[in-house]
Order: sequence, then structure tokens, then C-alpha cells
Amino acid sequence: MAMKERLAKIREEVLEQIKTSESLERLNEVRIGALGKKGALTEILKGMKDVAAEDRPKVGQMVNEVRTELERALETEKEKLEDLARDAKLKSEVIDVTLPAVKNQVGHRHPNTIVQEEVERIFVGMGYEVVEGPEVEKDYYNFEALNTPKGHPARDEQDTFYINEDVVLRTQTSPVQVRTMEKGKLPIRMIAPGRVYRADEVDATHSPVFHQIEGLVIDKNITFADLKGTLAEFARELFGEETKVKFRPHHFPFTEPSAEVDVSCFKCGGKGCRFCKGSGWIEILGCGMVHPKVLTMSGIDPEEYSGFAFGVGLERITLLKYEIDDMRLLYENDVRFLKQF
Ligand code: 2NM
Repeated sequence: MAMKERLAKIREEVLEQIKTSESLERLNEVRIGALGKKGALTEILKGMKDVAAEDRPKVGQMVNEVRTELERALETEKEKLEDLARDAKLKSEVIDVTLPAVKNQVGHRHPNTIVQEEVERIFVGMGYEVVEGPEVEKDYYNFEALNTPKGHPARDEQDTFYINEDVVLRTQTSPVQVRTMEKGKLPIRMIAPGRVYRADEVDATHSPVFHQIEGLVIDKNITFADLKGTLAEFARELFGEETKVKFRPHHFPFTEPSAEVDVSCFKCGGKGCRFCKGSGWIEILGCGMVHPKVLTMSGIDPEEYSGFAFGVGLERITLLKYEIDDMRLLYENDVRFLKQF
């Protein structure tokens, strides 16, 4: 019977296709090709009208048997392929916990920040408080209260950025000290780190924006000896135990007496080298005893209290400490430069 042979051929072919399908997608195509609306088996059923009426039940039964067999084979193959896919997925997700971790790219502290935090650590260790204040400052706090009246050379229009007649970009962080003295809580032991502004041209040692750390101590019986001891200890902690300090007389409007401080060259130990330009000494800060007028203007009685103050340029220390020869490198923020520190 032609029908029977056609059926046997379809059965044979589809079973072979199932066995070799290799993927769930392909298996689905095989299923549609055999059992779908236009599938081979469905076509056979459509041909039933040409089958003699007495043979129809028998042929119908045969078609159904083949359909059932193919459905089972499809189901079995589907389960097999799903198992394989699951195994492959699990295998691909295996984590080797012994592999080294991928290293994260992390940021880096700026060399200025490293030095500022080091200076803060030293003074906090001596009982000082770190205080901040505004960068846009009243002329009064930046100059007037620091015994720098109108017409003083330090107020030169060439140095100071004026916002208007009464407001400037601070040229030092001393206005933070003045604001603290004004509050009237004594004694005071503080440092004021921060950004300051001067109308300077950019070169290897100057920038219109730089940083200062200024310190102030006010108490009863504070003397120049306290200032010397404090700064000597600061220099030893920052540059090394062997560091010596030298105080040279100087002038600032807000201190009397005033001095500039040199440290023995930490490169050659004082013998003289290229670094200290042969002198053995490197200038690092300015200081002095707070002027009685400055105390009085902020409401502190100079008969009862005295104090010392000092100011360091942060960039200058950073350049020295890391032997950087151009200040501009500190502001360019090139990571290749920054990540060396
Ligand atoms: C310096 C040098 C000398 C200073 C003075 C004061 C204040 F507010 F107490 F008067 N603060 N900082 C001072 C003294 C700053 O910088 C080179």
C-alpha cells in the first residue's frame, strides 16, 4: 500500500532529523516540518479522502501511531538538548575563586593634599585645631584687622584681587585667625589651611591661586621661645629628626618681632648643594609674635594675653619635599605625574 510506504518513509526521515537536530531551534523546525499545519504528517491526513473508505480507519490508526511515536521522540530529544544546554550554562558560569582579582583603578591624593594632611597631622598632634574660612573675604579681615591699613604696600592693587572696595579674594589665611580671635574663646591653638589669591603671573614658582597654612597660638605667657620650640619640632617632624632651624629677623605688619625661618637642607644636611644653592639652608616660612594692635582690634587684651603666628606656603613645601622643579605641574593634574607620589 502506497500510503503505508509513504508513512514509513516519513517516520524514518523525521526520526533521523530528530536524532541529528543538535539544537532546540532545529528540533522545533523538525517538529513543525513533521507535525505542523503544513507538516508531512498533516499532508498525509489531508490525502485521506483518496483512501478507500474501508481502509480509512486502519490508515488513520497508523498515522496516529506514527504521530504519537514522533511526539515521544521529539519530547525525549528536547529533554536531552535542554539537559545539555543547562550543563553548558553551568560550566560557563563556574567561577575560579583562586584567580587573582581584577585590580580597580583608584584615584590618588594630590601631592599638595598629602603634604597638607601631613602638616595638619603634626599640629593636631600638638593640640591644634584645624579651622577653615571664606575665600571671598572682607577687606577688614584680610587687611585692616591685621594692621595693614589703606595705603600699605602689602595691599598693592597689583597683588590683590578686589571684588569691590570692601571685598577681596583673601591673599592669606590670616583672616580665619582674626575671625577666630573675634569670637573671644581663649586660649587659641589653631591652623588655617586653604586657598589664597594673588595677582601674580604664572611661572615655575608662582601662581595666582595657591595654598597657605597659617598657625596661631594665643594664651597667657606665650613667648618667642614657644614659637621657636614649636617650629623646630614642626621642621623635625616634616623634614626629619636631624633638621635644624634658623630664625632671621624680618618684617610683617601683623607681627612684632617677626622672623623668617630657614631649615637645614634635608638633601645635603647643611654642607651646601645644588638643592639649597650652596647655602645649606632652605627658607620655609614666616612667623612672629602677634602685634598688640592685632590683638586689641580683635578684642584681646595684649596686657593679659600674647601669642605667636606663622605662615607656610603649601606648594613651596610640596615642591621641596618631592623635588619637583615646576609649580605648574601641581595644577595640570596629569595622572602620569600625580600617581608618582
Ligand atoms: C605669616 C607670617 C607671620 C600670621 C599672623 C596671623 C594673625 F592673624 F594672627 F595675626 N596669622 N598669621 C602670620 C604671621 C602669617 O605668613 C607668612
